[in-house]
Amino acid sequence: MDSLSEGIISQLAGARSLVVFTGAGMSAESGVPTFRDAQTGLWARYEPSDLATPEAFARDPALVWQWYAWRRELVAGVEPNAGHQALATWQTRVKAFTVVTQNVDGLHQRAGSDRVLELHGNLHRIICSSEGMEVRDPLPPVAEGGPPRCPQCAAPLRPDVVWFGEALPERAWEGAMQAAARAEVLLSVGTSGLVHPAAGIPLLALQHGAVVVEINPEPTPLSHQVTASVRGTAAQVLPALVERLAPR
Ligand code: BV8
Repeated sequence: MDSLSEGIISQLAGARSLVVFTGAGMSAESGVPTFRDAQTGLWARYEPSDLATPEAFARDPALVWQWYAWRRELVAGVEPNAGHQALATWQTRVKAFTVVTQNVDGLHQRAGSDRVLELHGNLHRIICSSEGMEVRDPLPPVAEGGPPRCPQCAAPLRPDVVWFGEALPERAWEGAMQAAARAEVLLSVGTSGLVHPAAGIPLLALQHGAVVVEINPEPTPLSHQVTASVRGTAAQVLPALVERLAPR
């Protein structure tokens, strides 16, 4: 964090509108594998981008349903990390504080962040693949290992996430663009910045004159474009930053 100049620190401290844009690296220290990490166990032989598509679901609904069931179970067994908690604390001190996340694990909300825009949905929400409405627990029984069927129209149920080739949810996307355009400061945390159009959010803030700070143990395509790039992890840098910015 010492790569942040005093000037940037004071701009962070004085920001009245702040956006934190997060990717899978935000949840890595909670024990949720990132997309770049090799998948573990049974799923090691699959590429996420081969499973997170409407074509994969049409071809093998049971496989895709079970992959998301495995991920739901994995996320249910982990806790938000110190990075998620630091953002929940920070939001109490900033007038307009928005988390824009690509993650579908719901860990920001579990940590207490209450303005979270989920650009790629949430794997805990289950919807009808035909009508799109949410189907709450208890879900109907799973027929022969495949996804349960919609109680209204009998179409297969699916997770309420955005697959490759699908449009982002309009309200979340519009809200994210608006927040980024108005942000005085944007933090980009734990994202490789490879998936579009989400990856455009930090650049939009930059184009509108925001201070953009990246937090990532590795360089990314964004690193040379941002105001400052901090080589570190979410659970280490964010708590230290919130502590540093705490009102004296
Ligand atoms: C769409 C939900 C059109 C599902 C996900 C323009 C240019 C190029 C390509 C495209 C383009 N426009 C569209 C495309 C195609 C495609 C795309 O971007 N492809 C890529 C692969 C090239 N985009 C789409 O298909 C999008 N849809 O554009 O539709 C349209 C319009 C109208 C009407 C119809 C259609 C939809 C994309 C959404 C896909 N769904 N997730 C699920 O989760 O199962 S994407 C998923 O992968 C994540 O949500 C996330 O977005 C992405 C993974 O990226 P990251 O989060 O960055 O994670 P990653 O593992 O890559 O990196 C982790 C980072 O963390 C690393 O940098 C690492 O160093 C760092 N790290 C590790 N540990 C830590 C850490 N950082 C901090 N602390 C640590 N401890």
